[in-house]
Amino acid sequence: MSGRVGKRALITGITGQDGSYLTELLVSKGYEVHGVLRRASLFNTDRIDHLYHDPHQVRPSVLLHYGDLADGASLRHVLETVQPDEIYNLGAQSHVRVSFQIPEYTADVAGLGTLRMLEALREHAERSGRHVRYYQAGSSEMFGAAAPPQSENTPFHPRSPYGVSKAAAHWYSINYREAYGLFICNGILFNHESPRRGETFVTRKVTRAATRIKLGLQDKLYLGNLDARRDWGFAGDYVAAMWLMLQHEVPDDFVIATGTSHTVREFVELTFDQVGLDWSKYVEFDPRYLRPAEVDFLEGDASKARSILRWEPTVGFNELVRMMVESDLELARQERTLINAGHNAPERGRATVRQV
Ligand code: NAP
Ligand code: G4F
Repeated sequence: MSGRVGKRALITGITGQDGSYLTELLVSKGYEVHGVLRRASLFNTDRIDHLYHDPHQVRPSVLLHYGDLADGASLRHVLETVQPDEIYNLGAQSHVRVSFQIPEYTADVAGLGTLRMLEALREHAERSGRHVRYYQAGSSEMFGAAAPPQSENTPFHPRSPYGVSKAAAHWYSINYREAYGLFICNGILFNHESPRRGETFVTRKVTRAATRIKLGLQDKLYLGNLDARRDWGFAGDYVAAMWLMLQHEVPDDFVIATGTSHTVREFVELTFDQVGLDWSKYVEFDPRYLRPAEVDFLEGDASKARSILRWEPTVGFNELVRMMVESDLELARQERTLINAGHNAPERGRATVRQV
């Protein structure tokens, strides 16, 4: 490891939405950031390419290590190599609908994967005597059918294999904190979005579609349940909360949410309004996007984080939608320019048309 004086962080899920914002935040604070990268046949580092420098050319602040939450040996090896001050366990199969299709894999990565990471941490802490702080990426999906507003005191009633796996990860984390005295925090984060959100989550699916329809690249948008309510915040605000939890004197668990909620239909209406279209002419129902069990209403009470961590969201619902629409309009314009110049639509455009 380099002789850098700042802290060193290890992030699983560094290539995901939150991993990219958290990496930006930590680099801006002088951290050396190490990420666990899972092997893929195509490059999967788009979201962090702007932060990554060729290690042959400059002294890098972001370094990547192959590993997988399904492979405990790789996690132990990365931990021993990096010797981090802080670990952020963000890696997961994070799509709720998909977790009904691949439940065992979801449990293996989101549930057991957390246990593997915690075991690696326990062994490392015992062997080295080092004090490492650990953040676990928990989810409001754990509340599931519990009535809003949901807080740290609300009992879990998960409604998907993903939610159950995250609840297991949450309790594994508490168990390791109590049993071994490790500094472990559970964040219970409500939905958070951004221009970097995966294109199969509903918000990004909607902003991509509305902007592509506006530019004549797509005709229709197929959606499932428009009545579900979510408490949507901005991912950049939420990674700041992760960091604040690990700077607190004692390890604890915190709900992170805006405290306001909207239906999927309201998100759709506002998005289409922003591009000057009437959503009802373009949006159609497709039952394939329904879930075997739905989470109807999530709205968080983050008063504990507000008072203890002094955390506040800075981006409201309208601003979030505007930010995502602006970014996706630019993508659609680029796609349109390529098509006008006689090129095929780029691969990611075609993936959106498939509407996964
Ligand atoms: P995301 O964009 O789907 O990113 C997930 C990350 O996990 C990606 O880097 C992915 O790698 C990695 N990953 C998947 N399987 C893995 C495996 N087997 N081993 C190692 N890494 C693996 O998710 P996100 O929105 O950034 O969310 C970050 C975390 O917070 C997740 O645990 C999610 O469940 C949780 N969470 C998210 C929200 C939200 O609203 N965004 C709310 C509450 C909790 P690839 O890039 O290679 O796929
Ligand atoms: O955007 P979603 O897929 O997010 P969901 O299921 O709330 O999960 C996200 O937030 C969780 C936090 O609560 C995270 F833990 C999890 O990792 C993920 O980031 O769906 C939101 C709502 C659902 O009620 C869904 O039924 O939108 C509804 N919906 C309606 N039509 C759709 C669609 N969702 C998707 N993905 N695609 C649709 O066509």
